Amino acid sequence: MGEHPEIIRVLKPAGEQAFFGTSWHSDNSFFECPSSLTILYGEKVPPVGGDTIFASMERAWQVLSEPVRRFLEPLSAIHSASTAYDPKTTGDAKYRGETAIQYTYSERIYEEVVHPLVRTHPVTGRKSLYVNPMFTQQIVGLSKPESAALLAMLYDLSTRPELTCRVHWENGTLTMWDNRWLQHYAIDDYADYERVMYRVTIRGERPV
Ligand SMILES: O=C(O)CCC(=O)C(=O)O
Ligand SMILES: [Fe+2]
Repeated sequence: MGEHPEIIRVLKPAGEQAFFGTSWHSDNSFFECPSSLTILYGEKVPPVGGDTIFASMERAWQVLSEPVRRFLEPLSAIHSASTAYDPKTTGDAKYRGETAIQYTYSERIYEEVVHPLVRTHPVTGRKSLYVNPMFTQQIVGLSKPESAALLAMLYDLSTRPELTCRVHWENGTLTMWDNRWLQHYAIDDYADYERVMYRVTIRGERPV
């Protein structure tokens, strides 16, 4: 927003599919210091649909067996915005001002950062899995197929309904979440309706 560059207006017009945050992810995990918290305010939400689901990566870590935890603990993974934002594979409409949310293209989408697969929360001291299908590219030191298979298993286990909760928005709902131990998913099931949200992300620390 012009006057408030730290606020993003997330507009989904009526008659279009949603595309912002519409698969599992942890916000900005492709940064060296990813967002710790995200604050999202619903100004105009659809009468049905448009919920957001959250999965506890802390719980996902806790329910893994001891041998699997030992195997995962020393690993790290490459994160990048390239898969999600590459104009060659995701189209360039969003960079040409043709979409409701407009983006400025930067070569920085191809930058890569390595984060631990298991991170410790700086406040609670508790461990969480830290991978997400939107931005995690590959586990360091594994072959591509090994990495893909292991990540698929972790995504599968960590997004089981038992580990999730769901926010149903009303006009005026404000949700604040902690990206250091959660993934989230904006459900794209309200094509007929407009949805207007305001969003702020808070800079976090380097995951350890
Ligand atoms: O619109 C939503 O419900 C959430 C979208 C999202 O992923 C985000 O704001 O970080
Ligand atoms: Fe998000």
